[in-house]
Amino acid sequence: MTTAITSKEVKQTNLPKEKTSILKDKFIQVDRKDAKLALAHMYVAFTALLVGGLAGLLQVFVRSGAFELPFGIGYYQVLTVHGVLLGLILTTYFILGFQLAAVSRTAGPLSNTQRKLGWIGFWLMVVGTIAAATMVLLNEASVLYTFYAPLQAHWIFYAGLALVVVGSWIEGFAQIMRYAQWRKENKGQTSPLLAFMAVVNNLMWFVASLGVAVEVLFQLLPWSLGFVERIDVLLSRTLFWYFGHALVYFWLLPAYMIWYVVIPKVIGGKLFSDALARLSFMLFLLFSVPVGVHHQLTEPGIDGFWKFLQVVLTFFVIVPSLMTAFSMFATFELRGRELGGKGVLGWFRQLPWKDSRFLVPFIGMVAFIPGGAGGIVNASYQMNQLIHNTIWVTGHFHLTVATAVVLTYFGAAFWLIPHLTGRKLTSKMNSLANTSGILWAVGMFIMSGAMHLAGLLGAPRRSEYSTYGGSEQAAEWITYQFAQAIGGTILFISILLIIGVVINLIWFAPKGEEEFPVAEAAAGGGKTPAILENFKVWGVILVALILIAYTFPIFDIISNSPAGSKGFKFW
Ligand code: HAS
Repeated sequence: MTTAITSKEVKQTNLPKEKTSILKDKFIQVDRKDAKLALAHMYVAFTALLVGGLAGLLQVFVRSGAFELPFGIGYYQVLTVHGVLLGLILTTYFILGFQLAAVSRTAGPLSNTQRKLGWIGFWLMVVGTIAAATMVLLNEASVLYTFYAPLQAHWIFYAGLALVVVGSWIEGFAQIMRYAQWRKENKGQTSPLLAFMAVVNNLMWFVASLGVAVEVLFQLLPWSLGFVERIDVLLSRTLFWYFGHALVYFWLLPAYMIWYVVIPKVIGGKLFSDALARLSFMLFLLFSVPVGVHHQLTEPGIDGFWKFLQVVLTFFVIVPSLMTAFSMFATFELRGRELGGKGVLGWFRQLPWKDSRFLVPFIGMVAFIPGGAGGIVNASYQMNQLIHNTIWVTGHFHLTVATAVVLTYFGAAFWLIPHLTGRKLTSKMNSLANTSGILWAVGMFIMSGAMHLAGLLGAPRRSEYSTYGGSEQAAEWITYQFAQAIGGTILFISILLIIGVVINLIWFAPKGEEEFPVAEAAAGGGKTPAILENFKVWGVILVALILIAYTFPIFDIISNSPAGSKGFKFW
C-alpha cells in the first residue's frame, strides 16, 4: 500500500499516458514511520494552541479594563506569548507536519535519509522553540511576534527563532527531495498535486525567510550581544516585511491545499481543475514576496514610488485567491447539482453540513471573504492611512490567519490525526468538532467585528488598557473592548473543545482506519501544461520581481542610513 510506484510499473499497466495519474492513488496511506514524524509536529502545534489561547484570553480581559494580571506578569509579555505561540509555532509545526504527511501520502514514503533530515529539522525547531519561549517567560523578550527593533530582546530569543527557521529549512528540503525523487522515477508525468503544492510552499518559505535570516544574523544578534551599539531600524523592518508578508501566504497555502484537494473528496466531488490549482500556487510563489512594503506604507525613508509599485504588486497577489474562490464555488455547485440540488441555490443544501471535515473548514472559507476584503482595504494606499496601527489590523488577521487558516487546519486535524494514529473520528467527536467550529465563528464574529469597528474609531493596536488620561475618544472604545472580551471567552471555550477532540483522537478514540482524502481532477479539466512544473522559468521571474521591487529601496535605505538606534527595553 505504501511502496513507491516506478515508471516501469506504470508502463506495465499498459494504461494510456493520460490515465496513469490514477496510479498515484496507489499510496492511500501515510507511511507509518512518516506518520510518527508528522504526529510529533501535531503534539507541539496543539500544545501551542492551548497555551497561546490562554494568553489570548488574558489579553482580552486586561484590555476590557476590568482585570489586572497577577504576580507582576506584564501585558506585553502575555501578548508576545500569544503572538509567538499562535502566529509562529502552531502554524509552522502544523504546516510542516501536514505537508510531510501529504508528500508521503501522494508521492510515496520518505527514504531513510529524507526522514532522518525531517527528524533533525524537527528537533532543531524544538530546541529553538524552547530557547525562545524560555526568554519570553523570563520576561527577557517581550518584543511581540514581529520583534521590531529598537525593542531589544535577549540574544537567546533571536538565536532560538533562527534555529526554528533553520530546522524548517531542513524539513522543507527533505520534502522537496521526495518530490524530486518522484519526478525522476516518473519522467514526463504530472506530479501528484498535493506534493507539488507542498514544494511550492517550501520554496516560497526558503526565499522569504532569507530576509528574516539576514535581519537576525547580521543585525539583531550582533546588536543584542553588544558587538554593535546601534541598529538601522528601517533596514531591519524592511527585511522583516520582505519575509513577513510571504509568511502569511506560508500559513495560507496549506489551507488552500486542503480546500483544493481534500474538501472536494470529503464532499464526494472532484477537483475543479488541476491546472488552475497549480497556476494559483505559482502566482503565489511570484507575488507573495515583492509586496512586503505594503506593511510600511506610513514609514518615512521609503520613496513613494516604491510603495506604490509594491501596492500594485499586492493587487496581483489577490488574483490567485479570487481564482481559488471561483474554483471552490464551482466544486460545491457541481457536487450539489450532482446530488440533485435544483434552482439557483438548491445545490447549497446538498453539501454535507454535519461532517466536521467539511463544516469547520467551510466556516474558514466564509470568514475569508470579509477577511480578504479587509486586506484589500489595507493594501489601498490611501485607506491604509486610516487603519494602520489601529486594532482594525488585528481584526483583519483574526479573520484571515486565526479563522480562515486555522479552522481549516483544525478541520484537517480531525481526519489527519486519526489517520496517523490508526483511530476513528466517532460521531460524538464529530459533533463536538462541529460545535467548536460554530462557537469559533460566533466568538470571532463578536471579537473581530469589535476590533474592526474600534479600529475605525482610532483605537490603537499592540497596546495595553488605558484611558489615555480620561480622553473622550478613548472612552468610545471601551464598549468594543468589552465585546472583545466576550468574543475572546467564547473562542477560548472553543479551543478547549478542540483540544478535547484532539486528545481523544490521539489516545482514546477506537482503533480503526480514517481516510486521508485526496480528490481526483474532474474529467474535462484538460491536461495540465508542463510549464506549470517548470520551476526554473518561475524562479527566474520571481528573482526578477524581487530585484525590481527591493533593489532600489534597500540601496536607498543603506546609503542614507542614519546613526541607528540603541536598544530599548520598556517592560
Ligand atoms: Fe493581510 C496585515 C493586505 C491576506 C495576515 N495581514 C496583516 C497582518 C497579518 C495578516 C498577520 O496591504 C498584520 C501584520 C502585523 O502584525 O503588522 N492581506 C492583505 C491582502 C490580502 C491579505 C491584500 N493577510 C492575508 C492573509 C493573512 C493575512 C491570507 C494570513 C493568513 N494585510 C494586508 C496589509 C496589511 C496586512 C496591507 C498591513 C496593514 C497595516 O497597515 O499594518 C489578500 O491576500 C487577500 C485576498 C483574499 C481574498 C478573499 C478570497 C476569498 C476566498 C474564500 C471563498 C469562499 C468560499 C466559501 C468558496 C480576495 C478564497 C463559499 C461561501 C459561500 C457563502 C457559499
